Amino acid sequence: MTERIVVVGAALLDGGRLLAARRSAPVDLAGRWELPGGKVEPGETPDRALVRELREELGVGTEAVRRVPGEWPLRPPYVLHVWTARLITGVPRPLQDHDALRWLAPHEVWDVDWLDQDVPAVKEVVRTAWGD
Ligand code: 9L3
Ligand code: MG
Repeated sequence: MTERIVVVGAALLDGGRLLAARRSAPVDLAGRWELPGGKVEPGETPDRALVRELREELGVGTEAVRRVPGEWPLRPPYVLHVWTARLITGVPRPLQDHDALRWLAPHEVWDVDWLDQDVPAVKEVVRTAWGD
């Protein structure tokens, strides 16, 4: 059996809002919203992967804060982990795999069409991390 590979998603929180990113690729995911992030590379820690992905995808400097409890299945061998993150420098812009961004207030969190796999992760963010 193949090892599982962790994909890290960021619950980037700023001013009480959560950043959601709309995927532009691949086609089967395009138009759906996600917690931005990507695959942890060999030898990389998840929190460093998160900071790297947010710099590449959104052009911002961030700091990983803490892991949101849970692990959610993606297409094997991938599994999704989520970390909260803080914005340090810059304004997020969709540079790579996204074509829109939204800062969601708590009452707007279910206004976007999240990827199926991200729904339980976002629920956990709402339950455990928002408002910290
Ligand atoms: N994925 C799902 N939810 C997320 C993220 C960041 C990623 N919040 C899925 C989409 C892809 C795979 O994980 O199938 C790898 O992600 P990426 O490297 O294409 O961002
Ligand atoms: Mg990505």
